[in-house]
Amino acid sequence: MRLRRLLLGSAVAVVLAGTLNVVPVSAGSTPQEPSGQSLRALGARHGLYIGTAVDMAALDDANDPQYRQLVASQFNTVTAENVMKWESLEPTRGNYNWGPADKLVEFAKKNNQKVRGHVLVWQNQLPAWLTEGVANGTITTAQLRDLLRKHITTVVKRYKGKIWQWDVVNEAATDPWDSPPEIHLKGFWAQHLGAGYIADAFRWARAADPSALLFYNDYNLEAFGDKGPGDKTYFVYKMVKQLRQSGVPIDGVGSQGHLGTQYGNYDAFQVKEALDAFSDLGLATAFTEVDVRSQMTAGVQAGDSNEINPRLQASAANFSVLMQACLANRHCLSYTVWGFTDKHSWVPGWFTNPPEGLATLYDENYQPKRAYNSIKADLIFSGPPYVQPRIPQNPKR
Ligand code: 9MR
Repeated sequence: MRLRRLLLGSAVAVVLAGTLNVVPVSAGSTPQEPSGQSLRALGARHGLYIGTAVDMAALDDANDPQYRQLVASQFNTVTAENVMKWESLEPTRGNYNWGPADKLVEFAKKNNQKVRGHVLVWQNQLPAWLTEGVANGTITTAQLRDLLRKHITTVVKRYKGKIWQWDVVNEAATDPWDSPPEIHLKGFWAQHLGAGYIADAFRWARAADPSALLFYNDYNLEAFGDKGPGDKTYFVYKMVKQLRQSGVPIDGVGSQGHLGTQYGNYDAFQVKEALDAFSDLGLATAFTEVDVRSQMTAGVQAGDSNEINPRLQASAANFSVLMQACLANRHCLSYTVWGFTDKHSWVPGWFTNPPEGLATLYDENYQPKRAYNSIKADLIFSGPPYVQPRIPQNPKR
């Protein structure tokens, strides 16, 4: 009797396997080895896109073929690290330099990748003709607003239908260490156009490409604090809630995810709570610029494993916390790292006193680090009931 039931069971399994075109896994045997698969293939199991920022100089460098090969093989969404910023696209007034950005969009198409557009409105990397014109009064406030509308319209129309998610407004909010410490809007655009530029930017972007998902993007949004006046995540939460209530066409919040191993940081439950709060407003979420830097002490630089190992482990743990939280929020559409190799990372050039580095998934020789295997394991060893497929986001009208 027992034998008969077993035989029947395997007959059913064979029939099922035939219909579904899968090999049945019987108890005791192991499924296909997953650790050899790419991040993009493993993300696809969850409908989650895995991305990287792309340095176009590295992508073009014939002497650095591994860079190009890994962008193509490990990732299925790409972000321009710099070439879609205003200073790159319109270095002199009225003269556009589309070449490098076009190249990335073509590369993505060829490699079956989606593109995150970065960035339409930001106070950094603006062309000098614009900031100087405003400073010396040759560009009036009315003209500035018009120039912003024209910039957004021109760029979004050029890539219409080719951009999955646009970072429409980037880093508009202060940090608690700024003065005054109550979080408020900061920078060139708020200063010259007032808070209304944010809603305007989303409306202009939507008009130019109704099919792109429109994101607000910022750092230090990983978790709520005390929800008081110095809590940046809570400030952004209230801001995007207000935008949604006013009918502004915003579709998502990008949490950049720039972390450092010297800080306390968060656990996956805290990060999931923040993502859930945003998605409860009807917004998609994404990690858009993940990296986890460490201080490069004299010991680290001298190769002292006592100092290097804890940093690599803490880095891996932080990459993993963000990945687990993203997997657990069904509206978290993509997990993008801000460069994937220490050979090409903004961190060492930016943080020099004290020096910082070791921020990415691969070392300078393209060897995967512990962090790479940690997020890979997260993608492999997760599934129902706590991790379910992504829920696609449609652009809001
Ligand atoms: O990685 C970018 C670096 O190459 C640039 O020099 C820098 C200039 O501001 O911008 C870096 O990218 C930033 C991104 O556009 C927005 N979030 C913070 C990123 C790291 O600074």
